[in-house]
Amino acid sequence: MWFVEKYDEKASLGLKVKSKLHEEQSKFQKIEVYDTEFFGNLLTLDGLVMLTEKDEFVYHEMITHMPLNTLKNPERVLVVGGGDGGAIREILKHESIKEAILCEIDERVVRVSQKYFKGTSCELENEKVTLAFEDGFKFLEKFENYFDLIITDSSDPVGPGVALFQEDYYRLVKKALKPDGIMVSQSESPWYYEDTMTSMTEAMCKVFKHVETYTAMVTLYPSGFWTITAASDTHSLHDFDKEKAEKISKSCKYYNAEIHKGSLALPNFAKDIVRNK
Ligand code: SPD
Repeated sequence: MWFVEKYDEKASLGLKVKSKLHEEQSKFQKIEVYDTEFFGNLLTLDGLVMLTEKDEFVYHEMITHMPLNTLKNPERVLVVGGGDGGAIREILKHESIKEAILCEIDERVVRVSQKYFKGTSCELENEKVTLAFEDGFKFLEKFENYFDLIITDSSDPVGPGVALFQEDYYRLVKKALKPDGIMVSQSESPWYYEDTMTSMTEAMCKVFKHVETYTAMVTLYPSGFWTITAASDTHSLHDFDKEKAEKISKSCKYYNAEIHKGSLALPNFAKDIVRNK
């Protein structure tokens, strides 16, 4: 038995599967969990790979530690999406964190992750964490000048997810951030989502002074060449705290101070796509 994710009829990814552990249609999407031969449990939403137990550390370490080691003393973080809890687990490795809010529209993603991805969701019940099962847009409207960091850990820009890749959303994020805060968003692959990457970075540039795209090698996302984009009025990810990065990297499997620097280097074809050279 194989799980196959098709990339718009252009290419596909196949994973050998032992069995399907879970399938449901929530109010928002189809949630499935497979037990794979090589990657441990696999979570898919509407047929798209979100994470496997074996490789999830790459994405979750990179979407959190890059901005957190750039901020001086981050205390309040919001994750929009990310119901599996991987980003929250990494955020809580930082001692300065006082409050981490997870705003996930689909409570079922959290509950399914708590059952089948215990190593990923392990910090969701930490006392510093608040779970809000709400639409990210509406949730953000309640905040002004509050967060040090806002992470958009969304699924791909299809259906309701499209709104999280647009200028109106970035304006709301900016209002909810402190003036010296940072936002990061997963920003897809330059091989398969060229137009999305161009339009989202253009929109971010209208709202923030600094916009920087960096890479993370996520084996099971389309092409394996994945990107995350950071935006801020005051911070560049190049100016990070090397000591803090080295300290946190002791508990990481991908992130370290060299990766922090190196991941900010883009090949020319990707620079052309994001146009924020
Ligand atoms: N093509 C998959 C993109 C998914 C990015 N978010 C995944 C959620 C993991 N926390």
